[in-house]
Amino acid sequence: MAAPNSSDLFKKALRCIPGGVNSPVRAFRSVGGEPFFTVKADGSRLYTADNNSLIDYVCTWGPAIHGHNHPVIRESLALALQRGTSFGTPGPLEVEMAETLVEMVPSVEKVRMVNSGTEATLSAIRLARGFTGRNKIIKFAGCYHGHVDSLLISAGSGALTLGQPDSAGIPPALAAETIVLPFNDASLVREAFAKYAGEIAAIILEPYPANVGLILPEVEYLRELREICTQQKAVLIFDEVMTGFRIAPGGVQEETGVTPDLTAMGKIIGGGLPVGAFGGKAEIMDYLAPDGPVYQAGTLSGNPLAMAAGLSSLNLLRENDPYQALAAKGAQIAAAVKEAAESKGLPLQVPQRGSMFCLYFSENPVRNYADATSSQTGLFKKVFHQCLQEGIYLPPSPFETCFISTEHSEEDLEKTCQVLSSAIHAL
Ligand code: KE4
Repeated sequence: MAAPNSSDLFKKALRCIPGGVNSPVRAFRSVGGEPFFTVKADGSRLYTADNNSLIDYVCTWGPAIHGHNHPVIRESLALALQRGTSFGTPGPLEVEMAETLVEMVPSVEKVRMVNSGTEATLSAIRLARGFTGRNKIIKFAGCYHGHVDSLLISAGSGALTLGQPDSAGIPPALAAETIVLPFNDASLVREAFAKYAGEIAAIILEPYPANVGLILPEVEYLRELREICTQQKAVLIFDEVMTGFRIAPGGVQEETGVTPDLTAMGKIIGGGLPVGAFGGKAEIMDYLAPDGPVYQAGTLSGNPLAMAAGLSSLNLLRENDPYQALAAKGAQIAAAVKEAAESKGLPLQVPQRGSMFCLYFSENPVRNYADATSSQTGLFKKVFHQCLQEGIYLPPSPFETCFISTEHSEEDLEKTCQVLSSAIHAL
């Protein structure tokens, strides 16, 4: 009997998995059509249940900076497997991972492993509240920090009003402890601290918001947030789950020199396995159980298989220093796409930082969530499907970011530039 194709698999999935997917963005609802199923991933490519091969710019949403199924990561995982899958006690690889993160990330003096980016940010939020004894949190519209009750919050009616749930199931009373502000406007942050003096535990942000497309901070913005948190004795949390180890070994905080008090990490540090971490100033981290009053725990935290895969992923970055080459690949695609849009007379912004980029069909540069959501998403959808037909897989949403890996070859890039350009010309 022939192996099931994507459509067969999706029909079966719909019967026993909500929406047929284990994470909503995979359902293609933002671009239309049915998702394909992947049966194998290798290098820069996904191999689908329909016998197609796709050059992958999702890179499993960030972790696959070394491409898929990298032999070094695979080997380290095979070795670790021979020693068992989970111990439930401290193990040597957890110490090696912690020491590596402390070495690589400027803000991290101590770190705790968890199993997802969501766990990392929810733990960081609780820790900031426990450390300061304050309840309110500031986040920014368009920033996504995982499905944390306190962070799945949209802006209230006015800029400085209290947040409203962005999902069913979140108590309004909890939502009201979150203030949602527009990104790239430090004056509103100062006003919030003036209005809620002494009540704000932390600011949390993606330093380069990449879950709304890709938005880059204005030059002094991150430095201003750092100053405000220092003055107000609030905790500055960088959610570098996506940008960590992707933009530079030490993430945005290394690239900009702005050091947060806590950092949430994930994706690349798991080498493709489920991992998250949060770390920062020892003075704050020591508030965590078993030493301190803030409880946080996890059955599989520091899992030896995930540590082995994550360590080989991080060691590859430190040995090979791929960042300049990755940035050159990003610039090559951005230049080709901008040229195609200009010759077509289409308004297109292509923010790109290192191996991250996105396409906003918009007249003006995108500075915040309102700008991003006013871009012409219909044009993105057409480009997405045209590219998919030609074997190029972009993220299935105009509000995600493309990722490039070390395994995207010159041929891959040339094909990608050609397909993207012709898709834009066809609009
Ligand atoms: P996870 O819980 O999905 O491991 O991480 C949550 C998270 C936290 N912080 C940032 C900056 C993130 O980008 C994420 C997760 N990113 C999405 C991609 N937009 C994961 C993909 C998905 O939800 O399926």
